[in-house]
Amino acid sequence: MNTFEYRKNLVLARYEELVTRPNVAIEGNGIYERYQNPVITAEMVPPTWRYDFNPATNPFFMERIGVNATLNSGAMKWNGRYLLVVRVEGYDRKSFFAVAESPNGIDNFRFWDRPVTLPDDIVPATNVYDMRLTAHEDGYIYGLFCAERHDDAQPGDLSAATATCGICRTKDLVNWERLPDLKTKSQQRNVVLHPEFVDGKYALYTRPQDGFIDTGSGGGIGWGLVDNMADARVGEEIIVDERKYHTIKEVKNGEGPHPIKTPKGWLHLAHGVRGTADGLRYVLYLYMTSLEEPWKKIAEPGGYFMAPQGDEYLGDVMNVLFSNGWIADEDGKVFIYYASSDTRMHVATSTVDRLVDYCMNTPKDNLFTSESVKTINDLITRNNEYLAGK
Ligand code: M1P
Repeated sequence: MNTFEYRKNLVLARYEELVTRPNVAIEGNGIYERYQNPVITAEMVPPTWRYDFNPATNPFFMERIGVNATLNSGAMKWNGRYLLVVRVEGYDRKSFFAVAESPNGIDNFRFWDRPVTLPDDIVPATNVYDMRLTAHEDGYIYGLFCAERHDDAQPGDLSAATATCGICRTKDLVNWERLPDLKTKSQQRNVVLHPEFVDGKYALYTRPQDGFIDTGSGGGIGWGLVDNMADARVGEEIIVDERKYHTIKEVKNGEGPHPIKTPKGWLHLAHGVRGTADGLRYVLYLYMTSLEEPWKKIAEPGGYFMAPQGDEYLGDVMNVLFSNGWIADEDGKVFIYYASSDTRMHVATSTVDRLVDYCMNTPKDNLFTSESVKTINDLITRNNEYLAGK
C-alpha cells in the first residue's frame, strides 16, 4: 500500500474511532457528573476539512489545514438532537463556528457537512468566537458572539484589539442573517440574549469592559434593554452580578449561556476569573435571579461550581474552564457543555432540581476567613446535634 492510502486509512479509522467512542459518567460530588472523555476535540473535525483527498495533489496525505482547538460552544436542542455551535480555531489562530450534533448529548458528536458561513458586519471582524444561542420567543434563534478587530486607534501596537458583541440570527442553523453589532458605551465580550421579552423589550446580559482584556471599571455582569435587535443599542446598564475582592470573580466575570427558567427563578451559569502568580484562573459558578425581575439576584452560592481537574488544566490557555452552552431537557436533565483550557469540549450532567438545590442551600461567600470558619462550625454543630439525636 502506498503512503497516501496507508495514511488516509489511518486518519479515517482514528476519526471514526473518536466520533463513535462511548462516553461514561464519573460519579461526582452529588451536584453533577463529569464524563470520562471530552465530547469534541480538534481530531473530531472532519478529515475532509483538513486533508486534500486527491493523491495527485497530496501524495503524502499531509494535513493541509490544521485545527488547533475546539472550544467555547453554544448549545441547544434541535429536532430532538443535541447541538453545539462549536468555536473551531485553526492553526492560523482564526476561529469560526461549526455545528456538531449528537443523539444523546454525551457522545457521538459529528460535525455537519460544512462550517457556518457567517456574513460580515459593515466593518469585517478579524476574528469571531464564543457564540451564545438563544431561541427567543420572537421566533428567531439568535447567536451573540465576540467580534474582534484591531484597534486602529493604536496603530503601533499589533496586539491592540477591540471586542464588540456581534449578532446574527437564523431559523434553521444553516442560513445565518448578520445584524449590525451591538452599540454600547464600552467594549463588550460575553453578551447573552435573555430568551423572553422583558417589558416588551429584548434583554441582554452584558459585560462592560474598559479594554480588550481588562474589565477595569466594568463592575461585573450587566443588564440592559434593547428595542430592536436589528439596530441593537444598550443605553443604561445595571450590574446583576458584581465582582468582589478576594473571590473567584475578583478580576472579571461573564455570563455563560442564557439562564434556564425554573419554578424558583432563573438559573445562571457564569465564569469567574481571579489572578494568580501563574496567570488568570477561570472557574464556573452558578447564581439565580428572580423570575419576575431577572436582573435581581436571589441566590448566590459561595465559591466555584466547577474548576479544572486533571487533564483539564492542560491546553492552550492553562487553568481555564469556560462555558457558553447548556441544554435543559424536558425531564429536568441538564447537559453542561464546557471547554477546558481553551482546547477541547466536555460535558457534565445534572438536573434542574439538583442545581437549584445547590444554589439555594450552598452557603454564601461571606468575604472573610473568619466567616468561612463560622459557616463550617455551624454545619458541624448541626451535624453533631442531628447525629446525637439519631
Ligand atoms: O482564555 C480564557 C477566556 O478568555 C476570554 O474570556 P473573558 O473575556 O471573560 O476574559 C475569552 O476570550 C474566552 O474565549 C476565553 O476562553
